[in-house]
Amino acid sequence: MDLPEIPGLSAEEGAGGLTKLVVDLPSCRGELYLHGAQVTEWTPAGHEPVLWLSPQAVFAEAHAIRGGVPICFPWFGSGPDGDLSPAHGLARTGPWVFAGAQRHGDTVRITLQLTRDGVADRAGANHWTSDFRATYTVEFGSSLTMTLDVDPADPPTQSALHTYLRVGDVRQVAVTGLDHHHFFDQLTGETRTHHGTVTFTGETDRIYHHTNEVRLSDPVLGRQVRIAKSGSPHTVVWNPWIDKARQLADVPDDAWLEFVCLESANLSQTLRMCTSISVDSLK
Ligand code: TA6
Repeated sequence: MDLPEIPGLSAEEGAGGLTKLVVDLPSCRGELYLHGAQVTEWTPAGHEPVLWLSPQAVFAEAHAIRGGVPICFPWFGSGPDGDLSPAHGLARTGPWVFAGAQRHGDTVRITLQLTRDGVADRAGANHWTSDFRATYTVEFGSSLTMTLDVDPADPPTQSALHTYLRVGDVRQVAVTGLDHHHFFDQLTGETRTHHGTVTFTGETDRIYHHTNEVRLSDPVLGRQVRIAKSGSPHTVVWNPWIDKARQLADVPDDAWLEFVCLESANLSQTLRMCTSISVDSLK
């Protein structure tokens, strides 16, 4: 692919023969696959990798890569009425097109685009007949900022940046920022109010009505991960725990211990959603 000459940015053949863009800067190292426009690595200088990527991830056109930051679009899950497939829409298995890159100091910004024509042959595309254009901008640096812009669409679109955060031991982490927020429990179908921090003692799958920052404290890795966002009225919290992990072919049986998904989502309709991840050492 034609890539502008930018120090610290290269295009390589990645897993499964898929093209990946590699960012190697003093501030961080990162990887972004054109397939699904999926960030698969972000490692800021002085820290261990922040994103979890399954060692059993399948890198192939028809598959979503398990881990990193999958893009759920133009629907989330099975859609607002529960009748759409594949799960989480067409974007994360779509052929995104490189639309530009720039370097600003110790940050590289990459832009990719996807239109409905690009996924017209994909299973499930017949579920979504209206045109769409999605523009995704990823800024790799001492923080990781991902912005998804979508053209107005009818019917309204849903979207989520389904971030897999790497943790030392999910049983020891705590998520703050969701106190007093209502959430829909996807496991029970109930809507409840959360009080206090979020800790993990079993399968957890919740959609919080929440627009602010969340923080993940990880005593094992000795760090706090901050996730700020805009244009996102929902935060999804997910860990499969033991049984669900066993059911996922691209997740090792014991990997439930290693990640938490904290997802910036919009399950209503916003046209621009942004999330920014940064890390502070607790040591
Ligand atoms: O974001 C949480 C969730 O919707 C869970 O219900 C679980 O299905 C997870 O996404 C993973 O979905 P996937 O289709 O990637 O296996």
